[in-house]
Amino acid sequence: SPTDIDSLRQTLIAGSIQVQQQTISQLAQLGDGGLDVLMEFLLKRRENQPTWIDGKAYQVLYKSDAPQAKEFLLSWFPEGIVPLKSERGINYNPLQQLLAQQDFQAADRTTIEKMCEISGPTAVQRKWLYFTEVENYPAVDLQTINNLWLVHSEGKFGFSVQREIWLSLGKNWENFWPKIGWKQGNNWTRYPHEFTWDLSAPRGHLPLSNQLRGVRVFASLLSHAAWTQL
Ligand code: UYC
Repeated sequence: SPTDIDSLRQTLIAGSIQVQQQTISQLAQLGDGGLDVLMEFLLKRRENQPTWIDGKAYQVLYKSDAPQAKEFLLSWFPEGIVPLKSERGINYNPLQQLLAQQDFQAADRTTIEKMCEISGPTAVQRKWLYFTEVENYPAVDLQTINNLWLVHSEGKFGFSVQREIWLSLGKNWENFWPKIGWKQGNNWTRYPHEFTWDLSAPRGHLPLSNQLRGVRVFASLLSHAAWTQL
C-alpha cells in the first residue's frame, strides 16, 4: 500500500546500511511504487561518491523489465553509477555491465583484459602483465576498476579490499592466500572452477591475479599510489 511504500522510503534514507540493504530488497518486490522510490533515492545521491548501497539500488533497476526503470537508467545513468574515468581513453563500460549483472567470472576476465589495455598493445597480445607496467598505471584507471568492483559486490571485492587484508597481515603472502581463498593448505585454488564466483566468497577473493608468474605483479598492484590517494 502507499503507506508501506512511504515508510520504506523513510527507512531507506535513514536506516543503517544493513537496514538499507533489506529495504532495497523489499522495495524490489513492490512493483512500480517500489521502483519509483529506488529511482528517487539514486537521483538524490548522485552527486556523492557511490557506495555499494547505491550499487544495490541500481542493480534492482538494471534487472527490472519495467519500461520506466529502463528509461530512467538510460537518461540518468547510461554508463552506470561509477564514473568511468580513464587517463588512457579506455572504455570501462563492458566491465560495468558485467558487474551490474553480477557476472563476476566474466567481469574478472574483462578486468585482466582492461589491465592489459592500460599496459598497451603488446600486453593485449601477450595477455598478461609485467610488474613494471603496473607500477606506471594511472591511479585514476585503477580507482575506476576498483570502484566498479566495490560498488557491485557489497564492498566485498576489489584491489583496495585485498590491500587492506594484505596490510593487516603484515604483507605475509602465506597468511594472505588462505584468507582470500586462493590456497587451502598446500594446494592452490585451481582456475577457474575452484574459485567462488558469487558473494558467498571470502572478502577479497576477487578479482584474481594469476600467480603463475610470481607475486611481483600483485605486489605492485597492492602497493600502487592509487590506494593512498582514495
Ligand atoms: N590462478 O592458481 N593458471 C589463470 C589464479 C597459479 C595456471 C588465470 C589465481 C598457480 C595456468 C587466472 C590462483 C598455478 C593457467 C588465474 C591460481 C597456476 C592459469 C587466467 C591462486 C599452478 C593458464 C587469466 C593463487 C600451480 C595458462 C590469466 C596461463 C590461468 C588466477 C596455473 C585469473 C588467483 C601457481 C597453467 N590463473 N596459476 O592471467 O599462462 O592467464 O595463463 O597461480
